[in-house]
Amino acid sequence: MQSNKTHLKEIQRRRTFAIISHPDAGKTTLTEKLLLYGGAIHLAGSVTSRKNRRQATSDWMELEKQRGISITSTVLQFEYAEHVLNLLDTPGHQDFSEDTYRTLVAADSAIMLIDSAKGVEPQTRKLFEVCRQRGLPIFTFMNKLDRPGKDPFDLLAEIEHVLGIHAVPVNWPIGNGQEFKGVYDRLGKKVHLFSRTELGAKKVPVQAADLHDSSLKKILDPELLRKLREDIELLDGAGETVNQEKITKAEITPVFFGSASNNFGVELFLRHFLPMAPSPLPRAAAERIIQPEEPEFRGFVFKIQANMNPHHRDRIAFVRIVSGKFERDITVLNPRLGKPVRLTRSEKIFAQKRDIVDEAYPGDIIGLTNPGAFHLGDTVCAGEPVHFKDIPRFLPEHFALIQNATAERYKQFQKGIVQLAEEGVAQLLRDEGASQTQRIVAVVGLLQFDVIRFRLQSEYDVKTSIEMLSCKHLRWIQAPPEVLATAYWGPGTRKVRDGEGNLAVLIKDDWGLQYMVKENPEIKFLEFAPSNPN
Ligand SMILES: Nc1nc2c(ncn2[C@@H]2O[C@H](COP(=O)(O)OP(=O)(O)OP(=O)(O)O)[C@@H](O)[C@H]2O)c(=O)[nH]1
Ligand SMILES: [Mg+2]
Repeated sequence: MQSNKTHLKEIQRRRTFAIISHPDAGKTTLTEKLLLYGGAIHLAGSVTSRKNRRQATSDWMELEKQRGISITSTVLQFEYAEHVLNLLDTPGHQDFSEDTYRTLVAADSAIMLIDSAKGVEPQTRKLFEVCRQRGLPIFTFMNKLDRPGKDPFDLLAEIEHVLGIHAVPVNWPIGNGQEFKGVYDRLGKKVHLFSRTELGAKKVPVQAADLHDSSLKKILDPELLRKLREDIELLDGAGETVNQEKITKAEITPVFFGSASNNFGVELFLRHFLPMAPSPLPRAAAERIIQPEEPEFRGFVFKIQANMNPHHRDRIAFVRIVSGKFERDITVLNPRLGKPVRLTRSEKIFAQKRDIVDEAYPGDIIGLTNPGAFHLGDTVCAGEPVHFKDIPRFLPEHFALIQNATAERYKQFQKGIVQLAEEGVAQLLRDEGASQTQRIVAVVGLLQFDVIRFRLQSEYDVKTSIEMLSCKHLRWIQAPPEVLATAYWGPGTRKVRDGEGNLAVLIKDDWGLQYMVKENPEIKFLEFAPSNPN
């Protein structure tokens, strides 16, 4: 066993964080630029890539590339300035937010992006609330300063009013839109002036100067300079200081201004973020709190993804390490199965690329490819068994019949739909009386239907047709057989079975649900499957 000192050092140099916001604020673009400055890539790609431009690393899925939006969260590990960063780029669209919420469980802090022209948008507000409930420190990056946007003081006030957290600027913008010249770093007390490079694919040259340096007069418009000095005086005078304890307790959010697509303010952000963000934090298991410094390896599965790489058509279980040290070939327990599993195929993840991982530490996210051995929410542990029970689950709200369109692809259809359901983006149900070629698919967000059908076609070569069902609620049913035999099911309901054979019912509307509950006092109507009572 390695010395405690080395273990501690490895923990302390890690940062595991998620990037969150309303769609289109620039999360994937910022991710790409953080990779560029972290040296993980040498030429940054773009979300809306045209013919001869690189695609953004973290939008690797075919549908993401086609639509220029993120659909699933992406894990990227890279090093910068002696730190190991585990970055989680999440999708902003609410129809994919299940995945975002689960991913947040793996993070120790969050970077909240705000489009400076739009301010705090609805989905950002929801995600902020989730972070706040989890007590995650939140860092704000005001993006798209290269476009005309709101006044920076107004943006700070909006954060305070809408989100209810005190916003403290770490850097301050110099102009905006065409006039955006750079930022003043309030901690380093330097003006950083940027030059625009073509398409932001490479690092940008930065010129630094003191606020009262006389050379600034030659570079900056006198009005802009006067305003900057006045603003800084105002902020300093108001005692706006960045207090580390308050950041850690999520009582304040440090605010950074910049433009991800132009690489303005990205490196400055990274440099300040690393010492301010927490290293891997303890996690609560059902039994007790697990500290990262504990020697036994433990972690939990927060995400499953199939077919990430066309050369490896397999499923990866993403594990966030909570304690101990991971070593290749380690044997762990999966307490859900009560069986030991040898982790022979474990990988370091960089978007869709992967490398064998020999060792990993708390905060790291590793991919396990043991087929079928892990479900979403599973714990993997050495030492005494514990159960991490944090992975949130959601009630599906939309239901559709998805049918295989070509009989000879039936097997692939079955396989595909089961594997996609394992990712947790949908639940599969079977109408007790219906044919084998039909599956009822239940999802939280409507857009998931498009994603599932597209992926069945592109990853399994299966064409499907879809028919929406007018149902609103799904409930699992528990009752003695004699009660079930005489139960009154009411109009517009459909009896179904889930993948494990549990009986459930699809109910048309709120009224129908109330009616069934009232008419059947001896039946338990459960929101989650009885065999999976996380
Ligand atoms: N003008 C300007 N555009 C930007 C900037 N950063 C990102 N964009 C553009 O904003 C659009 C959305 O960027 P993404 O990075 O895909 O946004 P996202 O937050 O990852 O979106 P979802 O993952 O779909 O929620 C793209 O067209 C980007 O090129 C910026 O600093 N300035
Ligand atoms: Mg994105």
